[in-house]
Amino acid sequence: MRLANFSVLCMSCALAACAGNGEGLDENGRPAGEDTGTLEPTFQSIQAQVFTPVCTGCHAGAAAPLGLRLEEGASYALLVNASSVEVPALRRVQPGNPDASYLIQKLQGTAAVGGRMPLNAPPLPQSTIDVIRQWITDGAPNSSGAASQKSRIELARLTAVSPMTGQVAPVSMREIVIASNLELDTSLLQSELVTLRASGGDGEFESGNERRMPLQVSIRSQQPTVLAIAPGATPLAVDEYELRISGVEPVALADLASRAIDGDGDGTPGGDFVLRFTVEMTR
Ligand code: HEC
Ligand SMILES: [Ca+2]
Repeated sequence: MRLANFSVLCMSCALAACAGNGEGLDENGRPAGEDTGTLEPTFQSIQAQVFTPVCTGCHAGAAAPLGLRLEEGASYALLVNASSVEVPALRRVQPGNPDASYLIQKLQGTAAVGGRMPLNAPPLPQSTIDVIRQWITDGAPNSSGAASQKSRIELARLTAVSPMTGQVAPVSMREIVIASNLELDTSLLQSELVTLRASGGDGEFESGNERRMPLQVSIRSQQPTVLAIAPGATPLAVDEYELRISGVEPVALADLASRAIDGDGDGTPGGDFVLRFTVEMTR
């Protein structure tokens, strides 16, 4: 009895020492020594143990390569059902189909364009890639959402994932990505609900010379809702732009409980969501 206990204790001693001394990535592809638990095929787990520690050194903020931000709060909206920039025919994550998902091709080193990810670093272990594949096979759900529970207490708020507020976007910008914290009633989406205007060159949006741009809104994912808004005319002219999503009747975007979005973030339902950004020629 005593002997058996002793040997078990000793085993865990040895394992702990090993993890603490390791360099680089451990067997789950995360920095060794950061004890954050076992990698599971859920979005939350993959975010915490792969994207945040391994990828955000490059894939974060306005300078993220190919606009792919992998920080918490941005990554899901820019991965699931989003087209790859390098191979536009493929989605970065195609729910249910890991082989067709460009993310997996980039991690396995089989992508047609560019390098294997993480760039200039050891590849992720196959066991880690397999867990990410499993999450995609399972339909790539957003486990951090828990949208139905939240909606009883929280109001719907919107976040500009790409471009971010005040960001400078290139004339080649393909889409504006807006994420909600809840599932929204997307049956309400119609042409007066989402508007995109160019300032007319003066950076002012009430001077009468604004131009309204054609656009196409698609629902990229639900639970919580992510909207991808493609300008109808590309490349965009160099100018200041304003995207507006109405939270005010008669055409207000609302959650599944028919409460208008808290577009202006003042803590009460209602108010327009407004995103301003600059489009410039960039090299
Ligand atoms: C050292 C910087 C760096 C790191 C770290 C890095 N990437 Fe990248 N990533 C890039 C660059 C640069 C490109 C574009 C050039 C290329 O593909 O080689 C890119 C391209 C991509 C693309 C293609 C996007 C598209 O739309 O076509 C994906 C997917 C991607 N990275 C995922 C990841 C993931 C997941 C990680 C973490 C496991 C990661 N990257 C880590 C720099 C990095
Ligand atoms: Ca103007």
